[in-house]
Amino acid sequence: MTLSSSKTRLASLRTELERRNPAEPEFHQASREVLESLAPLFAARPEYAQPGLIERLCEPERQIIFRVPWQDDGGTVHVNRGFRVEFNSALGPYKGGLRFHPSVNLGVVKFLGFEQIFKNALTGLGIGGGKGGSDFDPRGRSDSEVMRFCQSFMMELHRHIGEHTDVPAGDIGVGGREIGYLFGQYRRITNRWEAGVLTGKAEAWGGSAMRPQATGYGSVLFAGEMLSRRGEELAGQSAVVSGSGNVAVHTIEKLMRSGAHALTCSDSEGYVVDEKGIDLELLRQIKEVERARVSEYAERRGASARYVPGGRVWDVPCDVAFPSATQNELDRQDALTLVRNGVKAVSEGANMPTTPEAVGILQEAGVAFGPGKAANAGGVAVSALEMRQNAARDSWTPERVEDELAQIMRDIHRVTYETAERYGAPGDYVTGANIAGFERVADAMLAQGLI
Ligand code: NDP
Ligand code: 2IT
Repeated sequence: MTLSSSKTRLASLRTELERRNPAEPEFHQASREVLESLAPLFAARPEYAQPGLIERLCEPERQIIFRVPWQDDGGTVHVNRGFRVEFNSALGPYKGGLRFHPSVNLGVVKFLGFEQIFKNALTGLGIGGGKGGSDFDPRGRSDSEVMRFCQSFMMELHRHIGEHTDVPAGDIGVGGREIGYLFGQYRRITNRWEAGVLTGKAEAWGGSAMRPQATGYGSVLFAGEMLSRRGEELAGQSAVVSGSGNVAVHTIEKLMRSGAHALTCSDSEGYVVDEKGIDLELLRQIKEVERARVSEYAERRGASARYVPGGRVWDVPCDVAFPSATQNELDRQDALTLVRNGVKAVSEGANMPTTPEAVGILQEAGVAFGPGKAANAGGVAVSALEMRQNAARDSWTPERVEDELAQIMRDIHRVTYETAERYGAPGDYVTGANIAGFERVADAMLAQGLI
């Protein structure tokens, strides 16, 4: 197959996928990027282009949608929608987080599940791809309301998950508190101590050391690898981070430990820039203890910090950028600003935070760009290490987990870099990650027959 006939085949697949999955723009965006990357692979290795393989990969194995009724503290009844998309289990049990956010719908869960297939394959750890969540908005809800919601959500989800079947974890709006309530309800319904059914548990009852840190730390490690390929290091660099949740906070922490200066954080209402570097203790107090907004940080921090309501964090000049909040938060205009300000590397802590136009601009300008499915794979990788510890009824030291995480991130960087070179796209981590992830899943699917 020539390169141009590969491109034609993949373009018609894309058209068909968009026709069959209407009104799912995020899923179209995520699948389009992967399909576009595969043309050089199909041209060089016709076995991967055989009819049916890519079509199967783009169709989830199973999609579950369910009703989640719950009562708020005042007794009012609410009805939310729950999702679990079990996308691909060729490499292992479905694995991927749960997102609780009002923007969640089937297309969002499918985009996340699709990305997860390739990300999980890149970790090399034997996990399939899935994702789930709900349009429930945890903002402003009491602990008891969140607990009742989680219990109702698990009342249905429990029949679809299991340590050998499907292993959810956290994502936006789902952290340690929610995993605790979900696990408690699963245990009560099933009458089993099945530690490996969920990851992101607290260390005291089956969680892994370093799981909360893993995504942010991994994203910084990936940026460090990209910079070192260019003869540079993180120490001394200025960094801009978006978001102020799990991934952002641990990105800032790891940047500080690496000798870099993290200047910003944000939420959906605005951003903070702190000339002295973010005060992590204050940020944690506000976000993790008080569950308040980042505007509060600027109020308490004093003269070094400024709050910009509704602003874009990408306006702050920096050497490295870490989009760590949500999808499509860094657009064309933001990419032009970053390039104009001399950014050297962008590492995606979030899933698909950079729009396709912005990715093009950054790559065109020679910026090292680490796509989420490679750069943020540290979180799910440590989830897989948590499953391994649970299966062995063991628990590892933080040092051991951190060493393994660092090795996994180095391996992901190397395989994406080398794969991009092999397929004629040197330095293009998007192509490298998509092809390398695809090859691993496709090999397993081909070996396992038409299922
Ligand atoms: P959290 O819920 O802990 O934090 C989310 C952060 O993103 C908050 O600061 C939130 O601000 C902001 N945010 C969420 N939605 C929007 C929006 N629509 N517009 C602007 N800001 C928004 O989630 P995580 O830190 O866990 O997740 C962040 C990203 O990282 C997501 O893309 C997630 O998929 C990805 N990811 C997470 C992993 C993990 O292990 N947790 C692993 C790999 C990727 P606000 O409070 O105002 O909503
Ligand atoms: O997007 C992601 O990789 C996650 N939210 C983490 C998934 C997991 O199973 O740890």
